[in-house]
Amino acid sequence: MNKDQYEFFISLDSSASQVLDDVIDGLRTQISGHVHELTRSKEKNTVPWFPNDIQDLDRFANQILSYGSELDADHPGFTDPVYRSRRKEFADIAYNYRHGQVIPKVEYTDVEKATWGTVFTELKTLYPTHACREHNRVFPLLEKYCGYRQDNIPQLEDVSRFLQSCTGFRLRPVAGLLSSRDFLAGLAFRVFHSTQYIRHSSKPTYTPEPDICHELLGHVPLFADPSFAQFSQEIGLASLGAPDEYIEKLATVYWFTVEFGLCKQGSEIKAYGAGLLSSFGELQYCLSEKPQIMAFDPDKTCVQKYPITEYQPVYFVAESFEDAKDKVRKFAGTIPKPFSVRYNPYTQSVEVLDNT
Ligand code: HBI
Ligand code: FE
Repeated sequence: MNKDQYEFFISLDSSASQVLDDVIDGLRTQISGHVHELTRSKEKNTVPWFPNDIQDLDRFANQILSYGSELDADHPGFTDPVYRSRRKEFADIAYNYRHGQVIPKVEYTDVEKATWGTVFTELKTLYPTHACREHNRVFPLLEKYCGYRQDNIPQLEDVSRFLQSCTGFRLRPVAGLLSSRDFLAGLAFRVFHSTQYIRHSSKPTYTPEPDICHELLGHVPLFADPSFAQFSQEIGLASLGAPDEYIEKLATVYWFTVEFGLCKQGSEIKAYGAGLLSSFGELQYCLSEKPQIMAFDPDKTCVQKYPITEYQPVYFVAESFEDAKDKVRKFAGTIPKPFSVRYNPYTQSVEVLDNT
């Protein structure tokens, strides 16, 4: 922890939660730095709070786990002051963003565009043979309508509008890492929290965290596919109000599907996970003889251990997005909750049906 950062631990009776809000708001108005609420621990045996309405996602802006400009010592941009101040600009855009606003457009620098160009050009050579058909179907549309080009970094606002017209999914800029609970809750409303900054130029093929290359090349094409969009929303709906241990299980299911999933296509296996579609090295490795391949089954997939800094030793193959969605929906039924939820797309809110 940096010497000009402070962490406060506050313990008080849960009925005084409003008082805590006042204390935090007071700090925000009285000091010139950023005030982040890291966690607020819940009472035992109560259902954790969850957003009921798409606007409620605005609350997450204030509860990111680390601000996007606080880099670790081993981050490639750690000693680069220009990069760090740039990261602060992006974090501030996201921190101030509210639902319904236009996502601010960003003028990317020549250095940033060159990094994008390297990643874009390399990956594009692999997609025809390695990416699933859904990704290959959408990619030309992104080139046609959203400015996906080797010499241009697409704008989140343009991409978000495109996704809304395909599946109702939208992007929302995020200032840093969200908790699994908050991140998954966004999916319930067909909202994907997206970074807007790019990795450091010294290592174009490496990033220790999500960046705009990962979001736009890995995630976005799949969110334009109706079946995949529904599958993703199903994970999000399952997470709402789930106990902590189930959030961890759903985050693991997310990891082995949305991030590192493989799927059957005819007699072949292709990649649909964003972590694969945005990594030139792992996209080749995942379809080689080296890793272990297992059938996607949420009961088993949800407890599989995984490394986060190396290629995955194990991948799970889905029969199809429809089949994966049905399986996740069945799995969701086993999560202990005193209610069920249904998404109402007309009001963009969840209807909570009491089961007690
Ligand atoms: N937060 N901003 C952000 N971006 C992510 O991709 C992300 C996250 N929090 C958690 C997370 N991803 C996943 O690893 C799962 O825990 C859901
Ligand atoms: Fe991701």
